[in-house]
Amino acid sequence: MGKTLTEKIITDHLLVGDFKKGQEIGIRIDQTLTQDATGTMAYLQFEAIGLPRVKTELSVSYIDHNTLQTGFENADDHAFLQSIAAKYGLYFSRPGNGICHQVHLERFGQPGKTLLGSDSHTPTGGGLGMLAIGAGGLDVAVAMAGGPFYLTTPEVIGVQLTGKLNPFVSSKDIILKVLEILGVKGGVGKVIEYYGEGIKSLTVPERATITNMGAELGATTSIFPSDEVTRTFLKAQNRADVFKELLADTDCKYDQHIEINLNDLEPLTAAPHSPDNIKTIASLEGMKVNQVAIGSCTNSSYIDLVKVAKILKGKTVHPDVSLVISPGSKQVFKMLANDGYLVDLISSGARILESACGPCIGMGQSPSTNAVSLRTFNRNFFGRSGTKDASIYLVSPETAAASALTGVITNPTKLEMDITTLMPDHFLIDDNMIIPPILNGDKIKVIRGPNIKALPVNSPLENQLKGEVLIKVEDNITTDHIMPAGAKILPLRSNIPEIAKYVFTSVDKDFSQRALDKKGGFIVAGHNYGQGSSREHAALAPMYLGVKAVITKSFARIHKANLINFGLLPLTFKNEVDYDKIEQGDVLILKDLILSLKTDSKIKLINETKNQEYELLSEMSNRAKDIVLAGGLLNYTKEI
Ligand code: MIC
Ligand code: SF4
Repeated sequence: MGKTLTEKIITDHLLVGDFKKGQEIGIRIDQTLTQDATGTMAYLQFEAIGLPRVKTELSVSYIDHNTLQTGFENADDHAFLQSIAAKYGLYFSRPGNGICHQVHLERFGQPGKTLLGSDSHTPTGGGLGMLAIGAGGLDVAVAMAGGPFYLTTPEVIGVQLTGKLNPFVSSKDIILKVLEILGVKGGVGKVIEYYGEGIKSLTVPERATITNMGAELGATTSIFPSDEVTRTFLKAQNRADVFKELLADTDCKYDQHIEINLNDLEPLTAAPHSPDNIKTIASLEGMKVNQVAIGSCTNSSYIDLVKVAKILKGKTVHPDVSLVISPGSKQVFKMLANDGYLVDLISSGARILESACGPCIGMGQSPSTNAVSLRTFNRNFFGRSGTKDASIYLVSPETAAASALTGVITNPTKLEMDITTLMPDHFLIDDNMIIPPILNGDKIKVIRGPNIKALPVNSPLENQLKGEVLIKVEDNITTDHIMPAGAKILPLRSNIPEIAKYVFTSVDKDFSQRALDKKGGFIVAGHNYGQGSSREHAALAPMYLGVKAVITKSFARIHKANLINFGLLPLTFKNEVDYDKIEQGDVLILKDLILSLKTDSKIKLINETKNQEYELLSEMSNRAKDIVLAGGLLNYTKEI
């Protein structure tokens, strides 16, 4: 039987185990990327490992998230990261050079290579035929040190695209359709592989929009083949030399199969507050809009923004709408200027922001009270925009631009104009904002501002854990609920004691103090706990507050790995009904943990308050269990 693309790349990089569904494997990582909001932790951890230089083929440190400098903290972190890059042999992408995923696609991504990034949208690289996976900073640190990246051999979902998109329907609408079909946990433990006639009409940045938002399916990653379209893109980036054809075998068998006819698609949106709450734009037409934000690693490529400029040209943004646009990279920004499109954007009244994540992570541009905000981004989680009562709708650039002009949700397919935009034959190449690695960084002194605090470490797991249920939360809790971002909290990413004060603030503002007062305890949650970002702060900060175990119906992949990496026990209910029996404040006891974990037996949970007993499962590999027993990956690594 033939092989899927996923199987081909994984077997090519296999260091530990066999490609057998459900089994843990370790793969070699060729490239890594970090961004500034997760990078400081990743490099503190890399320093703790103690190597003189990264061992990957290529590692890049990007500055793109924490770019509002309302105090010294973010600028200090940037200086730390720059000095780390010089010391340990990394490329450094300076602030202003763009969003990590967009820049990586343009300048570094290579078909057939593995990429591990401390950001959940690393699968953007799948648009180029890379196996690109998001992970916590510690996993990225280990990969930079040359260690394998461990994952569960995924199932592979084949998504066959047929037909061709109609004008004003875009790749964003394709991924929104996939989200409608699979939902936010439909991709957990799976890789989504795209193929079929329909992919031939999608350029690499359009493919990257789709693989980027595969993160919202909970997927391990998403990938397109590397074909003539890929070759054309790489050639236009002056990088034809790294092209390599990579296709799935025609007789390969997918574990699940989905077919989407592109001719049938219409403009879609993800309505508040979940990326899988899909509605047609047609059904919402006429709804008043207060803000439109165009950008993010999902939709800020040159083609995206040229289409926006063509729609806005010669017109003015509606008086009741604030339109903000952030070009994805300096390359995109410069080409928009060079080709005259920037003038059209500026003339329309769009507020142009720097090439960075910006409003996507709540770094400014929070909408007004009760606002409706249309965003070309990938996440509309509750509170993420910085305005709790705002309603965020995720849309394509075409829908966003059309609606910015009318002030109401507008179906772009009704526009009578031609915005066909072809991929440029040559992108403007200028890597002057990327500092390449130096040969020997021994003499470089790492710059450490006062906001950069030492990494807290956990202690080995105790045989018995007793404590209160500090909080009980429902299904699909995101890392934005657990460890909020935004302009106020993000500058504390390298200061765990400070950032820990904000754990769960959007859900329960007393959580942090309660956890400290009770000297720790347990978190109880529903399905898909920890979906969304890769931020390990969502594990590290609860750990700092004394949380020892998280008991759920199920976990999101990256968050579960982060809990394990920091020695927090991730447990699931054997019988989901037991979730209903537990309340916040109940005193729980977990007994004989060491033996139970070592012998793989079920774990007994005693609810002292209710005088009940439940059965829990520890669904982890033996290696993961040993890591938790040791109190986290750094302790475990020292032990072996
Ligand atoms: C996000 O989109 O949520 C982020 C901010 O990029 C995160 C990383 C972080 O929290 O720093 C992600 O996607 O992993
Ligand atoms: Fe940045 Fe938003 Fe992309 Fe995260 S999703 S990397 S915050 S642009």
